[in-house]
Amino acid sequence: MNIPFNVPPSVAFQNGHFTAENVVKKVTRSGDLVGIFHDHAAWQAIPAQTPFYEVEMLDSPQGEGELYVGATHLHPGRVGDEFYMTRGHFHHRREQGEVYMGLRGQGLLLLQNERGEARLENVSPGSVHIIPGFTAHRLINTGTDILSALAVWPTMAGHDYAALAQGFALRVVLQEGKIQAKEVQNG
Ligand code: PAN
Ligand code: ZN
Repeated sequence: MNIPFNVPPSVAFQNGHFTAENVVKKVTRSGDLVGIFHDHAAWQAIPAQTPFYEVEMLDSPQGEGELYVGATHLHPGRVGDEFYMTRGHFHHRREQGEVYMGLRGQGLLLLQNERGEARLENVSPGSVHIIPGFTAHRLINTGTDILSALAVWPTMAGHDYAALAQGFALRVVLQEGKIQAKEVQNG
């Protein structure tokens, strides 16, 4: 009997794009990111249709124990002095964790627990990030290239954006020519 060697999907290390039959893509634009950046006037000056990030996802079966695989491609840039970033979220099922891996570009992963304590990890090609359960997460592009990161998470995890309506406790800005993390007052 000839047992076939099946060809799985693949991700290109250079740019994080998938080669697969069923790739779903979602673009998040400036206009979708209401209230995310601290300089409201600078955000309003950017056309609402400007793409900030794209997420590519493999088509996954749904259910307990199943996993999504996705890649986020976050454009470089700043809104005022603040670097482009993803909206950021807790998982709806708080106990569900996630793994990120840097593929392209340079940036930061902002992590924040339910007590509001925040920390940052450097993201670069090959970096591996274990996002524990009960931890909100956001990517920040501090470089000049697109920041691409692979992510694997349970399909049942879901996204809870509303829990972060008050924002994260840290903002990452370019001030005096330096990348700096600032604590948010009344965050
Ligand atoms: C990622 C994120 C992706 C976009 O796939 O969903 O980076 O960020 P926002 O969902 O915060 O807009 C992930 O963490 N999934 O769980
Ligand atoms: Zn997530």
